[in-house]
Amino acid sequence: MAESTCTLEEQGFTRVPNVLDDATLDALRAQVEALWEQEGDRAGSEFRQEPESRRLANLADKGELFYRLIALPEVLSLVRTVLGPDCKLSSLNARSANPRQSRGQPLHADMAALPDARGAWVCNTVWLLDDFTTENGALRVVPGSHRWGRLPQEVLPDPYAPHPDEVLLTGAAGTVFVVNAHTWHAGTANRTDAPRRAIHGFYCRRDRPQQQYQKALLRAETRAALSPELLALLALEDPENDRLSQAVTTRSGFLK
Ligand SMILES: O=C(O)CCC(=O)C(=O)O
Repeated sequence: MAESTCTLEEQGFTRVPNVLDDATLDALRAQVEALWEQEGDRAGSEFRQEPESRRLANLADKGELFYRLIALPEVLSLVRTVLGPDCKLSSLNARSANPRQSRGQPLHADMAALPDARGAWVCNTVWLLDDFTTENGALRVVPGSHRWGRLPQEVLPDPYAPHPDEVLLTGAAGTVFVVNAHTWHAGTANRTDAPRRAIHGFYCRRDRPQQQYQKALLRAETRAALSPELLALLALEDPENDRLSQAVTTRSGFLK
């Protein structure tokens, strides 16, 4: 088994370096900044907004550069080792931890999800648009916690506090972290003067609802441009996904 797959299974996360080249990084940074400018106070509102961070949601509808990311074989094959072959995009968002944040996020599992009888059903990919350093709000994760069958808010006196077993995921811009999203994790506080930006490509198993129902969010013109592979990954022609989505409101692991 490749080392990355082994780490993902045992620890709940793995690192894929050098996925994005400099030209793609520059283009993605320019596009997210343009969207923050355009969307202003509404930015992120298709999902959730977060104090002291800028967020964007529904990126699959906001440019080819974004939706191309979700089908990249190098990353998608790792997502499939967590979720099995039959997975779909749950949401595609961006998050920028503001300079000089007063605190980081609480430890959480995405969608407050626990594995079910079939195993893991949520997996996140964090695409670094800036270097993640020890100072600027890198992601902390608690290795192995995807196997504990408990949510941090149920068992920790203070999910904001450092966990004795946590590790900090630092890395260069262009790296992607693939995280079994049942693993306890959180963005730490950005203590620098520059924003720390990342894109979150969040996936789920096909028998579970999407966090953001892509069919209701994507414009006809976006849909018309998609390849069969992307139509399938976004579950745009999937009656079971339509049925599952009726019952759901967008859920974060911790944002109200
Ligand atoms: O951008 C990050 O550091 C990850 C944030 C995260 O885990 C979340 O917003 O749910």
